Amino acid sequence: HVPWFPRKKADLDTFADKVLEMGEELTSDHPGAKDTAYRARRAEITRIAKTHRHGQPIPRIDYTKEEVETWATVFRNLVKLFPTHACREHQYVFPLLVENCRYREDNIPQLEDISRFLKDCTGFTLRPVMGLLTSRDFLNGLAFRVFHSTQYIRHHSKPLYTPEPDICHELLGHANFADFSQEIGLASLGASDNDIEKLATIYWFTVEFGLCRQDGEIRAYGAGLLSSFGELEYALTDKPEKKPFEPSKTAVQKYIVTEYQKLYFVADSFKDAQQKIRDYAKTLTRSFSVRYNPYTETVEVL
Ligand code: H2B
Ligand code: FE
Repeated sequence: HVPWFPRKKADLDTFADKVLEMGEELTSDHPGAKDTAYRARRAEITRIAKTHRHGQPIPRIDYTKEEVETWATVFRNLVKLFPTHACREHQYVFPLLVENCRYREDNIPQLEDISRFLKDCTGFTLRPVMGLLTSRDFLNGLAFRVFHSTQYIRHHSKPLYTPEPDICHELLGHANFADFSQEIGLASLGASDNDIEKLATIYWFTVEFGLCRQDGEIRAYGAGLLSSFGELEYALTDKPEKKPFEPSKTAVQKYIVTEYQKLYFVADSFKDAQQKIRDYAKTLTRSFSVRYNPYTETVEVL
């Protein structure tokens, strides 16, 4: 039995209102749970994701003064750390986003602008999403070079903390959309639940929380780190444990999602992480193979 999977980009429309949690309802420990104005605003913004269809431009949001202030706090703190804590790949793309997508302390960039810019230089596009998708759906999107991105911002009472992805995490953390994310995505199409869990774990320890060596130092390339002022600083200290990135071992490592990580995996370089993920994806076997056709934006099943 092969689980259903999308064959063309428009098939991703079926994920529009399939969110795990945090879409419209917030759990009781969420910083914005008791703020009715915040919840109403979230509902307004997530409605865009719910009704968005493939091929349409992503509606722009007129962010409020309070929202821009939250973004400014996150932005200001992170850019201070990037020169000493971020890997060079991130340092290369960040100025391009500043230049082309209006990344500024006093402006929250628009998904549509970033999506167009990425499409031109990497073929990736963004798609608005209401909240957390299942690992399977989220990874399946990557097969089409589609990155699902939230559009709302975290609660203003805790600008340096968010229990879920928000626009600061997506835009400041996930700036380096590497080719290997598509390879993880292609490996996830029709994969067994067991393999999805392994791919999601690799994704977690690389795309979200990956560290790499660079000129004798350790630097961050994972988005969960590059979008969290506190954890970015902490990750590069001696406090957490660090192990070499070894996909077959990393894939079965348990992790926690609610606190700073106790363990990070360090690759020899960003490129090395990329190559190892590629090689690992090839070791997962399915009863069929897939190939992405970039001209038709479809997946061919062989
Ligand atoms: N959903 C959304 N909306 N954004 C993510 O970054 C995300 C997700 N990450 N679902 C996924 C899960 C990731 O943690 C892995 C693949 O499970
Ligand atoms: Fe993320």
